[in-house]
Amino acid sequence: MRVFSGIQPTGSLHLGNDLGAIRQFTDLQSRAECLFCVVDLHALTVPQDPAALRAATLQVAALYLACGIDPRQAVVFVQSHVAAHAELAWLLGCLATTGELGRMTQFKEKSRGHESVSLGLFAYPALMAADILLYRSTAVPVGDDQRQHLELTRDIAQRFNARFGETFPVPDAFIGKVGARVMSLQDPAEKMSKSAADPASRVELLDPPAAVRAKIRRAVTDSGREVRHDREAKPAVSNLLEIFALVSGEPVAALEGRYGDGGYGRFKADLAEAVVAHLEPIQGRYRDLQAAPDHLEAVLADGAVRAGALADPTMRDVRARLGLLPRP
Ligand code: ATP
Ligand code: LTN
Repeated sequence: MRVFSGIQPTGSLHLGNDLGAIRQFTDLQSRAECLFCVVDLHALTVPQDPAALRAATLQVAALYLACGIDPRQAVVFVQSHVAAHAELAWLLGCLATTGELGRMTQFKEKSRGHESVSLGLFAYPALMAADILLYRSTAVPVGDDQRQHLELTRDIAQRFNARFGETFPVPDAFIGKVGARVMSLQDPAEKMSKSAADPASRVELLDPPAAVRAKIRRAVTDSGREVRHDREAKPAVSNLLEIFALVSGEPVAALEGRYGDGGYGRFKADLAEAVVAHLEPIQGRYRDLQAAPDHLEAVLADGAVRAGALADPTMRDVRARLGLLPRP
């Protein structure tokens, strides 16, 4: 199994990124060949401030390590450091159609209300397909919101193979049973998101304990006072229960049993402490990494070399199959 995944440096990572994506990365790294990427080229599909992009790229890389990704096992690198991502995105973009790109939910959501958006935002899924196929990846751990992009990647791989001969494995999405869709603390119908305007809607991985407690205290709940998992009838409480289960390691049923119909107060207070305890070691390691920036730099330099070496043979093969002349 070859695993690839990426996170955009577009803001501070939150519990959704951690529980939906990074947790699976750390689970997979000891049993598969893994590449974990900071997808800075994807971030550029919407306007970015250069200094903020630089800082966010380093922050996501540091949080990968702080959350437990081990660079001796996994390849940790920055997308723009391996030029083949952009090159393959062009080639695959010539196989993707405007019809299928226009049907992507993420594109529709991010372009809503704008008269015109960047070509990059439209072509985003071709770049994502390139990320994955460049390494002939077979499994892609992502949150539920990326399912549609993965389907398109599979279609593009199949199309390439059918026209030009067997080149890419068709990758599978690897989506967790719980945690794949952590919802906003302010609106359980929306996913927790880096780009939502209200910071109270998400717990960021670097939030200090006081902020975590305040956000969870203010989190919306459902009517009634029963702590019960029922996504239909009690979406807000169900979301909090899932977060509690994931950060504490206790099953949802055990938590339901403990809090029952005792109201939300004690449940939320205990949840806040469980989240604080979950974040504390991550934040400690993050501070250590910040204190020694050379280490992170060295990890990313090594990651770029290792990723580049894996990408080269794919690109040679792809160019030849498409009919591009070999490079002199
Ligand atoms: P934005 O919220 O700004 O659209 P994002 O957080 O969805 O950005 P990324 O940061 O690139 O986008 O996502 C990184 C990974 O985290 C992806 O695998 C994505 O599916 C996952 N992820 C993001 N939000 C959630 C969430 N609320 N629940 C579970 N997984 C999530
Ligand atoms: N589109 C993804 C980020 C992403 C990605 C990838 C995920 C870019 N390239 C390759 C998995 C594999 C998102 O979460 N917004």
